[in-house]
Amino acid sequence: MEQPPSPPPPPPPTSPGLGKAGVVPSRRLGTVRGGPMSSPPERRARLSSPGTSRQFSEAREEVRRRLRDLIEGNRVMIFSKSYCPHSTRVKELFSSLGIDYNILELDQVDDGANVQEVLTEISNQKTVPNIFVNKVHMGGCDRTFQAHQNGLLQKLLQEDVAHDYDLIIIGGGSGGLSCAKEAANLGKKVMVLDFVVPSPQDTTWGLGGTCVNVGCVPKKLMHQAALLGQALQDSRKFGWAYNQQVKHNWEAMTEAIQNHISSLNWGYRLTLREEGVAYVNSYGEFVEPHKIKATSKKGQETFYTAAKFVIATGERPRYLGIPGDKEYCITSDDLFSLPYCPGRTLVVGASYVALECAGFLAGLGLDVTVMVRSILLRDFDQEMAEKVGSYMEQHGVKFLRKFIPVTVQQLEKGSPGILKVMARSTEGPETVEGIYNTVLLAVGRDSCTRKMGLEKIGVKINEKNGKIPVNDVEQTNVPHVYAIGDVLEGKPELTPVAIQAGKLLARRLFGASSEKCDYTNVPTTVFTPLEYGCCGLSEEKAIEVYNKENIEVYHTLFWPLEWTVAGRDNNTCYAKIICNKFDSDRVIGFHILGPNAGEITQGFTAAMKCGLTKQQLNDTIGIHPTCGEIFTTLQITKSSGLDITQKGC
Ligand code: FAD
Ligand code: NA7
Repeated sequence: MEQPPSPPPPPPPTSPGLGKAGVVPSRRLGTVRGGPMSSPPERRARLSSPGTSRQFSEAREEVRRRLRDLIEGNRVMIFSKSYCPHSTRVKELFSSLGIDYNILELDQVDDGANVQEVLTEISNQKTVPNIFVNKVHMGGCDRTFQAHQNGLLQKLLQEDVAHDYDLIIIGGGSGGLSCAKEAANLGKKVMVLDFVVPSPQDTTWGLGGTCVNVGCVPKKLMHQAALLGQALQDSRKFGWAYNQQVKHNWEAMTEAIQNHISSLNWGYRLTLREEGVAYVNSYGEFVEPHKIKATSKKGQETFYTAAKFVIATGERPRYLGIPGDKEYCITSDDLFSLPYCPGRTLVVGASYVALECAGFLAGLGLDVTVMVRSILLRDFDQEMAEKVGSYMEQHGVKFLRKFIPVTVQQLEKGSPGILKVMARSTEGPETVEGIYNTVLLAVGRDSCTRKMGLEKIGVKINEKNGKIPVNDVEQTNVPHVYAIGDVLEGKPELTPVAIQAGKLLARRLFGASSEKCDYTNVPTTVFTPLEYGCCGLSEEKAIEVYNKENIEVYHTLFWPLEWTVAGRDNNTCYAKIICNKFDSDRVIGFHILGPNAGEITQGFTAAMKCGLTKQQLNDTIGIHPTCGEIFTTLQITKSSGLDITQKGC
């Protein structure tokens, strides 16, 4: 007799079983809190005490959906009870066969009784263990042993082996490559498909995705080129004398940066080869749940199958949809390899990509205007954003606020040519006209999710923005399809985030790990001429979450020692922390405007991960003379209204 559904008194929890006997612990979904079957507290409450019949049926539907996910997402899925001897026999059978299995212990989930009822509806079986193999309902303990004896079990298990790969990753950028390498390291057969659709200006690039080719890497190097220009100016004050005229050569800079990028592209290819990952330079598109069509540059189509898929296709720059934008404007996809100096440039957009590009172009000596639709750096701390903007303005960048472009017209061809931009005010009928050599659009980025057959296999996207919603283990609504990186809904769009998510996903899918990607307290830096680093909440968000009276803001202006002799910008750099008064003055927001902001922010982020408090900052001895030391001596609260200007070192 197998275990009846009525629950006997719960015995103490047993120790976790092993999947592959003694080798790979199975992911015990029921016993692991936060696994696919666990739910946020409010949902659990609703499941156990449904308020209305509508809520009840919604809750039942949710359980049904989650059970279906488990059955479809796992090669062997055992619904069990931790104390049931029949369940133990079945687990031992799969372990002895060396087969990985997943378990949901119904006595160890809060809504176990509900789950068991829904499971009964699905399988027509009331008892546990209740076993599914490759989505087929196997039955209970006796039927599983029978199937083993008559060979049916082995046959069912083999159906899965028929795939070409254990994992196919679509997108060879930061997230995809990290996931591929980790999965291959764990002994899996992995393929990466990466294909760059040429930009409207026909720009393409090599393996590695946005960061290395048209993002973080060339951006930071061009920012460095601009900082060197500033250093040259400062150097005279430090006694350097030079007679030669100092000029910047765009072509020389771009060639050097592109050479570096080529070496990185080559390095990625080599690493994939060394790790045994198959790399195919083709565009991937789902044609069946486990089958993908790969189309090469020459239009050749090849089909591959896999047990699991990861979507890591990232984003591409958005266009405005106004006359002349695709014909005459460039985006960040084109800028870093532009074969000629862009000249007088209009940057459209005001988030970090726009301001960073405007910043380094101006730093290289170009005449730059930023057209801002509403605010600077949306979603960043607005006090910091305004300070970033005013520093740029003081250093020669022009801002055209509350305007949007309406048409872009080519007056003259050339490298660069001459463009006329008509723009209109967002606040009234006013229009302006401007003449530029280059118009750089940085008005947001669209997820690359709409032309890859996701609808054919039922992967849901947010129709508004193309983003893919996933659960806390980066699983889409189709259980064998996962997503990481910039395509994810509601997650930071940053390279280290994509890398971390990819690595941890591979470890969870193919290793013994259950560690999830922690998307909180992710630091970032805006590499504008005055760099802005931050971690945690903006002041606005902190007020929204905790209320103004519950937070304390400590802040100060400061003057980096390096800038004093150079006679530069006193009382421009700024440090601010936001503390939760009712949680030991814990630091919930960290913000710095100053040189090397990224380097400083990185260290303090580790401290914030450890629960940094204001007192711990006070107890920390600084390194003198540095900019980072300012955080160990912050005394003035914003609420005091005291003067924060600095008088000396
Ligand atoms: P990506 O790196 O974009 O990789 C996706 C890859 O998939 C691409 O190669 C794409 O061509 C390919 N692909 C798309 N569709 C298909 C398909 N159907 N088949 C095959 N291949 C496909 N982040 C930071 O952390 N720091 C920074 O300083 C920083 N600066 C940035 C500056 C700029 C100008 C930009 C644009 C971005 C910047 N980012 C920065 C963001 C960072 O680049 C992204 O967060 C990161 O690259 C996301 O990685 P991903 O793996 O999700 O996607
Ligand atoms: P974002 O962060 O989406 O910001 C887009 C910016 O462009 C923002 O300032 C917008 O202004 C502005 N925008 C959007 N549409 C228009 C139009 N039609 N006209 C004028 N201005 C417009 O995009 P980014 O490209 O800077 O960065 C996106 C990601 O890429 C980033 O997270 C990194 O991962 C890399 P708004 O504030 O909405 O008024």
